[in-house]
Amino acid sequence: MEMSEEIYANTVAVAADNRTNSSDSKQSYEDVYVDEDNLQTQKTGSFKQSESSGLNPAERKCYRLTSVCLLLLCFLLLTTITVLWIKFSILSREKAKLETSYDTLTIERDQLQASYNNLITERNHLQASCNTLTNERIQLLEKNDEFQKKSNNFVSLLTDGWRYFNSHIYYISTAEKNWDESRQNCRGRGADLVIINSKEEHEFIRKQLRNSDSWIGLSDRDKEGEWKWVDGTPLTDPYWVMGEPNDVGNEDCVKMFGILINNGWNDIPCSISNIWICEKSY
Ligand code: MFU
Ligand code: CA
Ligand code: CA
Repeated sequence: MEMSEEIYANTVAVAADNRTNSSDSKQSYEDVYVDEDNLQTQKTGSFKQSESSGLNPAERKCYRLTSVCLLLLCFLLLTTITVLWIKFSILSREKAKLETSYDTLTIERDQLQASYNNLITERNHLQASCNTLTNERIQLLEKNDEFQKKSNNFVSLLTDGWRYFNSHIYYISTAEKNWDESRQNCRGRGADLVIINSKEEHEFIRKQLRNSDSWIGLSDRDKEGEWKWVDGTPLTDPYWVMGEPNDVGNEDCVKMFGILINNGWNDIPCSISNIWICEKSY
């Protein structure tokens, strides 16, 4: 007995047992019957198909396996492509962002470079200014030292009895000597007896003398009546007391009266003792 015939016999037997139960059972019978037909048809079809493609079961199995593998591969490929596409999109966006950042940074770098160059230029200018100022400071310090020395020198000159007027300093003695000794004393001080060149100088000297009479650097010793200053220059601007010079008994040297007498010069003998006035440039 064939297997299909056996199934059929069993099915008919079971159907006969349950025939009275319901109409559904009848339907089941018909279904099974139809199924048996189909099965027969399928079997016959498959057989025919196998026969027509010439594949044995092992080859069919291999074919199925290959199909599954191919499907899996396709799926994997699609998944990979999708993942790669997403990654590519993300990376593209990041690349665009980085490019924007790069451009911004490039601009900033250029600006910073420009600022740096400006700062370098400014620094160089400041360095030059600083050097100039340092040199000026050194010169000022030197000038200050010089001034300080002059100032100290001036103070000590004032302390020693010298008086300043119009770029000259004057020493009024307290001792009394004749004209030659007085002149000698002045030369010892790096000066000479005073030479009066202007009304202002004359007035200044007169005020310094107060009430005393003093030798000045004027005489006519070399030739009577030819008045010359100690530097050899002739008298051009005289301030004689009225009636002087009168040369009474050989009067060749000149003294100046103090502040109480106007236009106060008088010729007297050079041997008389008086205070004296020295003058030198300052
Ligand atoms: C004489 C001169 C003086 C002065 C006086 C007015 O003395 O020696 O030098 O000129 O006259 C009396
Ligand atoms: Ca004289
Ligand atoms: Ca006189």
